[in-house]
Amino acid sequence: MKAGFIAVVGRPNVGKSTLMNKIVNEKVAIVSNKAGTTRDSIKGILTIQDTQYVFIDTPGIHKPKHLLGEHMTNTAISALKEVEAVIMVLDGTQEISTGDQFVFDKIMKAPNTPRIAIINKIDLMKDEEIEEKIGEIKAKLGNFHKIVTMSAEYAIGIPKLLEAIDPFLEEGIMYYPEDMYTDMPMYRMIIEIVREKILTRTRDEIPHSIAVEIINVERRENGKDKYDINIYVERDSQKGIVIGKKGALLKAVGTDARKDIETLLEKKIYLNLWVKVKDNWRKKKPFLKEMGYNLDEL
Ligand SMILES: Nc1nc2c(ncn2[C@@H]2O[C@H](COP(=O)(O)OP(=O)(O)OP(=O)(O)O)[C@@H](O)[C@H]2O)c(=O)[nH]1
Ligand SMILES: [Mg+2]
Repeated sequence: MKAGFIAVVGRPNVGKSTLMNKIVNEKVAIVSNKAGTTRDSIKGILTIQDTQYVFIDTPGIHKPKHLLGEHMTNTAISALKEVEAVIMVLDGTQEISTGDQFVFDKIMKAPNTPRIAIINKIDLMKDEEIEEKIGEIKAKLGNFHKIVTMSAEYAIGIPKLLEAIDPFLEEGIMYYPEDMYTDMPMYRMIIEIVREKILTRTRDEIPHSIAVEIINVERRENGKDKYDINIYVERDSQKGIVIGKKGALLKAVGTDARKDIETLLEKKIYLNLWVKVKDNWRKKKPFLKEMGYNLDEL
């Protein structure tokens, strides 16, 4: 029996959540093409025979512009403490930037924790570009115990990655039951599903301006429970966009979200979505706390 915690960090949008979902083969974390999708750390657990990997997916580390961003970056940095290994995910199609160097510097605050670099999105790269990227990592960032090339999207390279982690796990331990794939509570998963569906259908500032809250669950005798969920935006103008022409966007979000929630709960539900304005909520501590974003992480 051996097990360990593995932090998954990197810049926004490099594919951290996609990677974790593909490894544990479950939809644990939401994914979108918008930077800043993940806002909290999320565990994804994989148990194969006598080995348990506990991955901690984290928000993309970036320069924060408001309290929520600060919470996100702090959350990611604090996940680096007390883990058996750190995985730094890089988007292979992009230049290594000061953003990546910033992430690497944070990792180096715990210099004794084993480090693995992942060059992700190799499905979009030529072989020679992959070779070049390996050299670029060594030159621009620094030393890793291993560099693994992968396509998280197409689940390419997962056995190689697990093999790279194995030597760092601790003997004699198992943290979670073997059939458990996350410790995220159900209500949180429901909130995240709604947020993902909005992220997918909106752009610019909207994805960042959304917060979601379950306000009421009504048990129904026919077994089809009713969920009332608030979607918060930051300005009046955003409310109109999220509702859409004749309510079309909100309706589509509702249909998408309901299907996923029904799959998760393994039963039919009624889903009512309401859009509310909370001026500049991302900068307001009490509201952030109410939404479950813990601001005292560091
Ligand atoms: N082509 C390709 N796209 C990928 C791959 N992995 C992830 N993506 C895409 O990259 C985008 C970002 O993926 P996420 O998994 O949400 O990225 P993240 O690093 O968790 O992003 P944040 O939570 O915002 O920090 C999505 O559109 C994914 O579909 C890959 O291997 N190949
Ligand atoms: Mg993510």
